[in-house]
Formats: sequence, structure tokens, C-alpha cells
Amino acid sequence: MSVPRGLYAIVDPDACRGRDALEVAAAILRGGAAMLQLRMKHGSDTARLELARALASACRAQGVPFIVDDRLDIALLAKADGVHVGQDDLPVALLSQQPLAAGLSLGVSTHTLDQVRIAEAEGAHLLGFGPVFPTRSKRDADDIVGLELLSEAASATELPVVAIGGLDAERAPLARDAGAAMVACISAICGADDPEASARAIHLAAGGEPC
Ligand code: 3NM
Repeated sequence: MSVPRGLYAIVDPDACRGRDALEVAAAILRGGAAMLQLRMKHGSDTARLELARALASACRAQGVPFIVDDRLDIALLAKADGVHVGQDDLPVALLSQQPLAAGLSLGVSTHTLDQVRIAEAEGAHLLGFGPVFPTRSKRDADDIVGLELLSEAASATELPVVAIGGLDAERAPLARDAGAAMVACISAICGADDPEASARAIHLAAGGEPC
């Protein structure tokens, strides 16, 4: 999968202010997103799979790669394009050797330069790096990495680095200038009054192609 530029939209039903996550995602896709990830920490697996399938179909219709957070099983059942894991989730060293995951894009959350180098060596295809700015969307967030370390991370790897944590349209150009291939957001899009307009502004500010 080639890696586009712009907004890496993370759809988290908990961040949608009570609105339907699929409708919020549809608005985000209309605004423009280079990739879209489902992050669903609460709810049943039935609900998770149902939403993943619906999002996979909406993303496919727009030609936007669809990624599932944490869960290889849900990613496979929903025919997603990839799976994203954190440092305490399924190890990318295993996923990259696992025939079941062959063909899936493997993303890994990293927070230090060592983690960047290790994830690349273990077979990741794309790296999240953060939190670049303070975030309220992740309870157990690591220490703030800042723009300087983001720039070092982008230089330390051949892989595309996705900046995450506290990003919005104003900060997206800073992350792009620091070397981020994409800018990931939860609250600035899912929690926005107008998710479509917000996605469009961030996608363009992050260097994405107008859609
Ligand atoms: N991962 P918002 S920060 C899911 O640093 C997540 O790896 C992070 O949400 C990391 O755009 C984060 O609302 C939350 O700040 C990002």
C-alpha cells in the first residue's frame, strides 16, 4: 500500500459527542482523509465488527485505506487494509511473520527513537509518533515528544511517520514541516462541530491532496 499524505483520521466512537460514529466518519471522508482508522476501546465485539465492516465499505468507496486499531481478528473479518498496534498490543515482530496478516499494512505506535528503530527492524510499515502535543483523548498517554523529537524520529527511519497527539489545523503544518508524512487526529475531527470542515482543513494543512 502506498502511503498518501494529509489527514490520518482516527474514528473513536467515544469522541463523537453522542453522534453516530458512522455518520461522523462519512463526514470526515467527505472532507478528505488520506487514511482512516477505527479505534474502539469500549463496546461489544459484535458492535466493533459491525462498525468496522461499515467503515471498510465507506472507505473502499472513496479509495481510502482502512485500518483497525489493536485487533487483527477484526481487521481480517472486516477486510481492512491494515492493523495498528501499540507498544503493549500484539507484537509487530510476530504480525510481520504471520501468514494471516500477510498483505495487511502494519502500523505501530512509537514514543521514543529506540521504539522507532525497533518497530522498523521488526517489520512495521508505518509508525505513529507521539504525543507531539498534550492530548485528552488517551488516558495513559506517554510523555510529550514535541516537534524536535518528531523531526528526529522522521529522520531516523525510512518508514512514513504519522504525527499524533493534540493536532489540529493550526498545528498540522508544524508536524508536516518536522517531517511527518501524515497528521493523525481524534478530537479535532470526531469532536468538531463540523467534522467535514475540520477534516478538510486539517487534511489540506497537513499537505494532503484536495478531494
Ligand atoms: N495515541 P487527539 S496520542 C490514540 O502518542 C493516541 O501514541 C497517541 O488524540 C500516541 O488527536 C493519542 O484527540 C490520542 O489528541 C490522540
